[in-house]
This record gives sequence, C-alpha cells and structure tokens, in this order.
Amino acid sequence: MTRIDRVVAWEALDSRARPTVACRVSLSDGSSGRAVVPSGASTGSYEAFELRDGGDRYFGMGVRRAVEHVNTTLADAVTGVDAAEPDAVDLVLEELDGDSRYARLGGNAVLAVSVAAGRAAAAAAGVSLARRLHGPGALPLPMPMINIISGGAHAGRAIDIQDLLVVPVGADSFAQALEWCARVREEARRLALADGHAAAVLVADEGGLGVPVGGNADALELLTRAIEAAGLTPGAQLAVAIDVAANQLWTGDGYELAAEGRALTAGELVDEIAGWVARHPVVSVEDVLREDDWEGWAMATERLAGVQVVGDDLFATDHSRLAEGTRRQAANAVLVKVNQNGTLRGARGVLESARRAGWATVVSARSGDTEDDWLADLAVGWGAGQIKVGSLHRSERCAKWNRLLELEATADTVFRNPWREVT
Ligand code: 2PG
Ligand code: MG
Repeated sequence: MTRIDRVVAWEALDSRARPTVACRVSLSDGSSGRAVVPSGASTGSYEAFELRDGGDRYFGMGVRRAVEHVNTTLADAVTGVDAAEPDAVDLVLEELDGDSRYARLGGNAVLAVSVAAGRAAAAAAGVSLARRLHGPGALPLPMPMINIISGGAHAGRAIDIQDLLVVPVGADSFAQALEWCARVREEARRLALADGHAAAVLVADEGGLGVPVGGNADALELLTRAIEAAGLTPGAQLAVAIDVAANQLWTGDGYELAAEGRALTAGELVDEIAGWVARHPVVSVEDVLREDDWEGWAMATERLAGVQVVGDDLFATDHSRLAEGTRRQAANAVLVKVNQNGTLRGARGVLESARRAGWATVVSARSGDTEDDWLADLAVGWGAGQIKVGSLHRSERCAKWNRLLELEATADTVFRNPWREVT
C-alpha cells in the first residue's frame, strides 16, 4: 500500500545559513521520501508566501511555524492519501490554505510535503523521481545555463546584472557541457585576477565570481574573453545568457545601474540590453524589466526578436500570470521555480501551459538552496529542456549537476539540445 502513514518536518539550513523546511513523508509499504526546500533573494512579489517566524531567532528567518504547520495541519490532511495516485496529495495541499499563495500555512511548508510525497511515491514504485514523472522512454537531459559572473542581490551588487551565464550550445553530452563550462569559469577567474581583481578568488551566493569588474559591458567582455581562453568558440560552442533581475534595479520611477552611476527608462534599458545582444553571443535574457510592466515586456520581446526572453519574477510560476503573458506575448520562455508556486502539480501545470503556447521552459534552483538534488529529477522528468542552478562551485549547486551526470552515466537518457536549430 502506498498510503501516507507519517509526515515529519524539521528546520534545516540553506546555503546562506537561513532556516528552511525539511520533511520526510513515509508510506504504509515502508518506503519514504525526503525534501528540503530552497529560498530566493531576488524574489518577485507574486511568489508563493514564504512563512518566516520573525523575532530575534535567526534574524527573524526561522521557520518553526511552517514546520509546525507541516507536522499538524498538513500531516492530518494528507495522512491516508494514496501517494501513488497522480496529483492526489497536491490536490489536497492546494485546498488547505484558502489563499492561493499559501499566506496562512506557508508555501515553504506546502512545497516540502509535495516534493517529499513525490519522492516517496517514486521510491514505492522502485524508480527514480525523474522516471516516475517522465514515464517510459529515454529521459531527456536538460541543457544547463551556468553562472560564471554574479552581481545584483547575489554578490553585493558588484555589477548590476544579477547572472552572467554560459550556455554550452555546441555540446554533445551533458558531461561535455559541464566540462566546457568549468573551463570557462576557471579562465574567467584567472583573467579577472590578471586584470587586478583580487576578489575573483571569492564566490558569490550561487558560486559564480562575485567580482566588481567595472560595468556590465566589462563583465560581458570578460566572459567572452574567458570563452576564448578556454579554447571554445563564442556563439557556436558557448553562448551567453543574462538575468538582469530588473525588479532589483527599479527605483519607483526608473532603473538604476548603480555600479555604473546611470539611471535609465524602460526603453533605454531595453536598448542597453539590445546593445549587449548585438556585441556578444547572447541567446537568452531573463527579467529584462520589472514584474508589472506588461507593455514594456511585450515591446522588449519584439525588440529582442530571435533571443529567448525569459520571465522569472514576471510570471512567478503562476498560472494566471503566465496566461496574461502568453496573451500579451510578453516573453517567449518561462523560468519555473517550484517554490514560487507551492506544489509540484502547480509548477508542472505552468510548465505545460508554456509549452502548449510554444514557449521554452527553464527549471531553476534558488539562490538559497541546499544539497538536496530533486530539482535535477524534475527538469528531466518534466522534459523542461533547460536548467539553471547557479555556478559549478558550491556543493548545493554541484548536487544538481552531479545528479544529472549520474543519470547520464547510469540511465537511458538523451541530451536534447534546444539550441541546435537556432545557432
Ligand atoms: C533568479 C534566481 C536564481 P533568486 O533570479 O533567477 O539565479 O535568484 O533565487 O534569488 O530569485
Ligand atoms: Mg531570475
């Protein structure tokens, strides 16, 4: 029997030493699943609510109330539910709060149970979470987007752009993709040191170089030089992706590029980004404008034609926001972060709606993450096509890369390159 027998949560720590919810769901057949939830720093206003305790403990970031909710309300509701029945647990979880963003119980509480139950069901079936979500056939490994230089909220605003990433568009396997990116990261570190940036030995929240290299254009220049120094061809083998995280630059009446001492309108920021795209092999741009500027986003998507325009804070992995976005053609890709949504079912629904609209999908970790590797299985099981986990330093990042390497080495997989046709 695969009915839920026991649900136990506890407070764990994420990669920024902030408390987070961890949970184990046990089934009546003796199998069980565990999950630890991640947490963002550059969050959008429309994300599922992260319940924090306030007060002095952990600077108010404790999650004892969320843990308590799992151990009482959520445990009571899901005990006895058949975890092997697709979506059964999530449907119960989604009804419990009364608020669609889980303002009362906490999205962090809900997600911990959702993922742990999914894993328990996979364990009961004797398969990986990726296999359970995917079904039969070769498992599609995603194309990684790997952070090389960090800025914004993840690196003390060393530069304004939050993530400067590489996309190994010419790689033939996931293992080769990672090896190329590791080479570029190391070359970027060496070049930055040679340029006199001593801070290049330090790592930012997601393991990228958190180095104040000058302006945003200088950072892009450094990245392109690093690709060349790694013996790889910019564009054909290694392309570039950017997360502007523009919510973070918004002052209330414009966008401030603080590291460059410049203030821009939405149109000027899009012009700036178009200039970066013209001068560097940029294939993907994320959060180009703030989360409420639907018209600006539609204008940017038209202006940046041919480039993947990804909405993260804009959609917050929310059904109705994605529907609004596809109606307005405000982007052409969605970043899927399950903790923005609250349940696996909910996040998968957003991913599938985007796919039906002909959009690309990128499954993403958070800047505060843990050694838990379930995200890799989701990206594969859902056939997301792309995954973003930060850099190749720091074990909470490597856990996901290593899980994908494991799947490539041990399971029936295919490395699908969504960029092959466009490059
Ligand atoms: C993002 C993520 C990951 P955070 O903006 O895409 O880089 O950051 O988890 O802080 O929202
Ligand atoms: Mg983002």
